[in-house]
Amino acid sequence: MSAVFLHVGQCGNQIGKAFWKKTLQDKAVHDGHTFIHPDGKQRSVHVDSEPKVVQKACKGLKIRDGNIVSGKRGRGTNWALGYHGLMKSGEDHILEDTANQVRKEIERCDMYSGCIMMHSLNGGTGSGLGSRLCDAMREEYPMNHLISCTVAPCLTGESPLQNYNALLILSYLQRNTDCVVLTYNDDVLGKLQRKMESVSFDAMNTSIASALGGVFLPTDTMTPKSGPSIGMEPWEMIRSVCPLPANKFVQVYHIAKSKLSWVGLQKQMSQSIRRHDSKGHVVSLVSGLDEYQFGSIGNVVIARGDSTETFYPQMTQGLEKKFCKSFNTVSWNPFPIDIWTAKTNSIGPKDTVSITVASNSESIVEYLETVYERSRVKFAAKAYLHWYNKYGVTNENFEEAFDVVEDIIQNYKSAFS
Ligand SMILES: Nc1nc2c(ncn2[C@@H]2O[C@H](COP(=O)(O)OP(=O)(O)OP(=O)(O)O)[C@@H](O)[C@H]2O)c(=O)[nH]1
Ligand SMILES: [Mg+2]
Repeated sequence: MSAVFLHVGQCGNQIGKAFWKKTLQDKAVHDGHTFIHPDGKQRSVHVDSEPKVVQKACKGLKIRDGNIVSGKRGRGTNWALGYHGLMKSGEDHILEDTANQVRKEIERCDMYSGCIMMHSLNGGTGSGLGSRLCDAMREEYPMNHLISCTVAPCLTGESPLQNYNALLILSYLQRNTDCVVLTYNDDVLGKLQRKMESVSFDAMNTSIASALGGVFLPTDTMTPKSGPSIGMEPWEMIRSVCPLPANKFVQVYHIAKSKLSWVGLQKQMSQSIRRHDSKGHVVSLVSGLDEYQFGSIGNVVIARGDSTETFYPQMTQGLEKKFCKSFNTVSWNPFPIDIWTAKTNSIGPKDTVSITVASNSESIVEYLETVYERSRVKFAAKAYLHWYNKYGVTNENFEEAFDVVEDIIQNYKSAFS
């Protein structure tokens, strides 16, 4: 059940580097050959429109020759330029070259299950080319899974085009993927700023990679008793947390500590969950709890470092109820929490145990509304539209994206009403 990873743009490749560093150290990954070939090479393709960034991010990784694709120049944080390309002679063909390398990588799989794409919502390459690659993957491999692991920019001050870029790619992700694992740079930054004075992208990427590894790397629960890992984790995650195809946005929480009980870890995690909107407004009341907070549709709780196999018994003896309360699970899903365990914690740091939770939560609505409303205001004023029109995006394309994002918001609201 092999996966192929696709890293797009600077952010997708830099997070990819941190993710693969952890993955390459995981013995079960090597034994199972689902993310890594028997010859030790990664099942991954790396693309960026600028050669320098991707070359640097791929240093030290085990990437097959030809699987690093680069263009001649960046896409200027413009979705249109990333999606439609340079549209003139001297075009760098990164779309065709990437699709070709992905096809070859898929052909090397005994049994191809799906693709995991990492990229940003804001970069011209990550969002624009990322959208185009989603189209291509859905068209070429309609029966296989497609997961996007994407990063939302800080809400203030990154780029004047960031809400347009996010609006456009979110509409493509909704149409073409099975699941979108969305990480907010603001949240990662906030969490790390509580621990260190200055926060680098490297530190942020290690934190994001730990969370993604916590979900995707092999667990004992998903490994057959009689053999190595068959790499079911990403696809089982979709089944568990996205029971409704229209609601596919997932947030991952991860915590690792050395001297803390499972109950202690759960308590710390519950303090870090996005429960209310940023203004502290009452959001919804699900399942009769006495506290107003965001609700969740489906969750997977993964415990690593469970060497004495105590996690599952503790879950059945009351810990699961605490998770249900923290994540405010909807009453209509009879199995809102799945539990996976692994005896070792390969994600690290050394001698720690960890809990990771992938949660499909109503909290996405606030971000989507922000992107929608800020884009609407700019669109009404025709601000920056010429940058998109110039590279092949019409006003009708924007209206379509507004419609899709509005539908996502409505679908989430109705899942909780
Ligand atoms: N967490 C994290 N975010 C990043 C990183 N690099 C860039 N970003 C975010 O990604 C967005 C910019 O996207 P990039 O990935 O740099 O852009 P790109 O896909 O290379 O596209 P162009 O450079 O416009 O062609 C910004 O919102 C940054 O905050 C990174 O290493 N880690
Ligand atoms: Mg770039």
